[in-house]
Amino acid sequence: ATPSSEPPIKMRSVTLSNLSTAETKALLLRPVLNSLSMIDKVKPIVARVRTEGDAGLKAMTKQFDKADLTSNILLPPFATPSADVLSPNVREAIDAAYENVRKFHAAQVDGKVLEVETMPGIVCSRFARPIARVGIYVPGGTAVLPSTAIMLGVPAQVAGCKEIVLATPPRPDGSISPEVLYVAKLAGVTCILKAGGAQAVAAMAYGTDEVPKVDKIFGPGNQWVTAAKMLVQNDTDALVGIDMPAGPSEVLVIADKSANPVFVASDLLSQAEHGTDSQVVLVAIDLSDSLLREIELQIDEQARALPRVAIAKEAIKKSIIVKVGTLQEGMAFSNEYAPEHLILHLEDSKGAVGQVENAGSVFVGAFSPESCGDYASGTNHTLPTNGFARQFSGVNTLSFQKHITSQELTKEGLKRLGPVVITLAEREGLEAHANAVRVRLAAMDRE
Ligand code: HSO
Ligand code: ZN
Repeated sequence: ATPSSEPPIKMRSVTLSNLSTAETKALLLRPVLNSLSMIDKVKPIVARVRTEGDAGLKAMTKQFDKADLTSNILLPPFATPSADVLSPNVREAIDAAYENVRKFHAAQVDGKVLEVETMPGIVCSRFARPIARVGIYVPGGTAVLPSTAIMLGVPAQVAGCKEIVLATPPRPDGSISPEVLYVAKLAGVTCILKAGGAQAVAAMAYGTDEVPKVDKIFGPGNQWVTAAKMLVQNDTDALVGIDMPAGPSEVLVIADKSANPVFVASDLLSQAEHGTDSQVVLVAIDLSDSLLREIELQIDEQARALPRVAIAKEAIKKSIIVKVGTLQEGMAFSNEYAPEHLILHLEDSKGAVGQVENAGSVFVGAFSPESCGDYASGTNHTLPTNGFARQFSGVNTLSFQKHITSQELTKEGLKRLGPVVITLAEREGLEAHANAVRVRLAAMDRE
């Protein structure tokens, strides 16, 4: 099916057991994100928002987004987009996705008080509270990303955040996408900030006369957005948190001989079409040459039929098929790679879940394509990339809550624990700490 004149759209293949340690290590690397030089580039943008406030924001929106706005903010009540701009079909699909994501994220709300009596008379507890003000960044540009608005807006809503600022770059006519507007309405967004890039992040981090300052900023974005998030997170003036470091999107598919080559190729391509820097890995467990050839053929054929073939092609060219002998070897490689998305396409996919140590989100079995998690199954699609799945969780409801601990001691409790605290405080040379206990023990003695 491949026209003979054009080279096939093909992934590179390696056999894992033939590689040296250094070669294996190189396979695990993602393209380097030169974050430090990007941070230098966003500094003047962030500084301009701080010094010029809304006027600076407006000027940069005109410069970068070509939108001449009277105000960068839009406040509720938001109008429901009419059927000619938001078709009933799309609206129903958004409703269905919203509902699944809401169900899964509402179940994650930590509403319980954890209580432990560590010693008689000493009760320690932990309870959660919503982060009061959050900023969610929904990328714009040519792509419409209502799915990201759902993935960030819903957990903020179910966690009970009081202020939800949704930032998204406006179109040149000053409007935002009707899909994003509709999600903002569903998720109870309290302010839409029509701005993009580093300037939007800065406005939310520091606040302006019009834009509310937030406590934590969430969301994917280009390297400008990512660098701005990293910059403001490190500025104690801003006092703002971020969700996680973001890099190009990735998928790792582990397939054995039971795999359907059409499905495997379609999953790899669904990630490859995101961007030329997308990372796509196929871990092939003892696959026959004919099945591997069939997968390669499918990748080539399906890629050519895509509107975004140019993007997918670039990503596929940089991607790899890692051939391994056993499931164990494949799982070990995947755990080292720590993929954002892990697809298990195996005879016993469910059985392999127990061996997953590092991954953002797992797709179990032939009928669980990544697309479902990207849009509508209920799980979140804001996930750790670049190997950060080793230490980060994807965005979830707890990302929008924080935990507070507390302790309460009875007199008996303090009598029991007091000597321990006095000894340790004296050892640290902190007499005032010891005294805070001593004065109370003395008071009890006098009773
Ligand atoms: N795969 C992307 C999410 C996404 N896919 C949005 C489609 N729309 C990163 O997890
Ligand atoms: Zn996707």
